Amino acid sequence: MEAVRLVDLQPVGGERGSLIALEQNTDVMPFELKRVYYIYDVPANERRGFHAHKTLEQLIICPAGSCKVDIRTADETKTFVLDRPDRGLYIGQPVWREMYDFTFQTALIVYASEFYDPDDYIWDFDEFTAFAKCSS
Ligand code: T46
Repeated sequence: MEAVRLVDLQPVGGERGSLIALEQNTDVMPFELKRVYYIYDVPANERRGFHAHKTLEQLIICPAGSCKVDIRTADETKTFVLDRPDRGLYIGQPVWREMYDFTFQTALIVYASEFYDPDDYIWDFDEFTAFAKCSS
C-alpha cells in the first residue's frame, strides 16, 4: 500500500443533506482508530506540520474550507489540495508533511492510529531523510 494516497469517501445523500460514516480497519481507514483531533482557526499565512512520524498512520479530511498539504517520502514530493468533505488523505509513514494556505473557516479533522506520543515525531528533516532511506 502506498504511504500517501487520496481516498474517496462515500456520502449517503439526499434532499436532507449528506452524511459520511467512517469505520476503522477499512480501505479508507486501514488501521485501528485510537485518536481523533481537529485543527481550525488557522491564520491564512500560517504553516503547520514540518515533521514526520515513526509509526503513526492518519486519515486527514477537510470537511469545510480548504488547505494544501505538501508531502515528502523517500522518493517523491507532492502537493495535495484538500477541499472536499468526501475526499480524505491517508498518510502512512515515512512521510514528511506541511500544511498551509488555509482558507477562512477551514477545519481539518484527523483520525489517528495511535495515542498522542511526542516521541513518535521526527522534527529534523535530515533525520527524516535518513529514516525514510532505512525504511524503504
Ligand atoms: C500531524 C498533523 C496533520 C496534543 O496535545 N495532542 C495531540 O493529539 C496533538 C496532535 C497535538 N497536541 C499538542 C502538541 C502541540 O503543543 O497540540 C499542539 C499542536 O500540535 P502540532 O504542532 O504537532 O500540530 P500540527 O498541526 O503541526 O501537526 C498535527 C499533528 O501533531 C501531526 O501528527 O500529522 O497535525
